[in-house]
Amino acid sequence: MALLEILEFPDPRLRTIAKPVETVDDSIRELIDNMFETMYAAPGIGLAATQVNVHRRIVVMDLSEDQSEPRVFINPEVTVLGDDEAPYDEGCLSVPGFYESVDRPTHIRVEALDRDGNPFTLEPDGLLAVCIQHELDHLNGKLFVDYLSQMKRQRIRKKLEKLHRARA
Ligand code: QAP
Ligand code: CO
Repeated sequence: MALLEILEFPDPRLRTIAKPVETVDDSIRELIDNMFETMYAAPGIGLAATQVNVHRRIVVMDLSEDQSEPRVFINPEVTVLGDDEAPYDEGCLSVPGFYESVDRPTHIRVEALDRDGNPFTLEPDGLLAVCIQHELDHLNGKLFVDYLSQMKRQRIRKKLEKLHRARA
């Protein structure tokens, strides 16, 4: 297994639209294992392949406290099931140190493939529904900061750019 480098906002590579996975083979499963290792090490609860600069439609997630509920979504499709929306304080491994409230639909259906390539359907609620929408956004080149005011987004960008300069 291997730890992968996580791209950080405002890296333009985070704006890449990921391509569908055509065949769920061992190379995809190896990438998934490395994504889990990277997410658990961070630690985080969700990671999209886009964030590790692999532009394929793959998401890993684990909302448990003890790494006991790993979830994989390959080629995920989300359908919004009603008009209800709710706010949640979101964070992101690609926007480290910042949490802001984002409104999203509360009732959704998710269709995806699992790590064996078998299709499944889920009607998640709560944090799982929030997290899936956040991760699907990554596969479409979108970040949670895109939902904030331009002023807030600019503040976050400047602070992260300063951090990146200090690191270099
Ligand atoms: C996405 O985010 C998410 O700022 C997953 O310094 C988060 O795993 C969806 C993390 C909340 C919905 C709600 C963030 C780690 C992890 C940070 C994460 C940080 C270190 C974020
Ligand atoms: Co994120």
